[in-house]
Amino acid sequence: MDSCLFCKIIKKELPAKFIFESENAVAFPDINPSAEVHILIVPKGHIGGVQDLDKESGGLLAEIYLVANQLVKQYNLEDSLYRVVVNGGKAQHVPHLHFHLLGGNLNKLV
Ligand code: DGP
Repeated sequence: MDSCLFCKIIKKELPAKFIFESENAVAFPDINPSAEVHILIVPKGHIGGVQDLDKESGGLLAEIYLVANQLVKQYNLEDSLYRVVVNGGKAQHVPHLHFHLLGGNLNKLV
C-alpha cells in the first residue's frame, strides 16, 4: 500500500536495518525500543491487523513465529524474559500487521 510506513520500509524506500529478510517477512529494530531487545517482525504483504487474518493466513503466521523462534535464539532470550506482542485497534499505531519481540528488561509494555 503506497501510503503505508511499513510497506515503504519493506520496499526500502525508508531506512531500517533488516535483521532478517525472507520472501514473506522482514524483521528490524523498533525505532522507539521498550526493552533491551525490541524487534518488529513484519509480513511483507500488506495486512492491516489481526482483524484482517483469515483461514489462508495460517502458513504466514507459522512463518512469523519461526522468525521469532530464530531471533529468540539469536539474542539468547530463552533464559531471559521475552514476549511476542501484537497490538490492535486503537492500541495499534502503524496499520500494517507486525509482531513485537521484546526481550530483556520488560518493565514497560508496548
Ligand atoms: P504499534 O503501536 O504496535 O503499531 O507499534 C508500532 C511500532 O513501530 C512502535 O513501537 C514504533 C515503531 N515504529 C514506528 N515508526 C517506525 C519507523 O519508521 N522505523 C522503525 N524501525 N520503527 C518504527
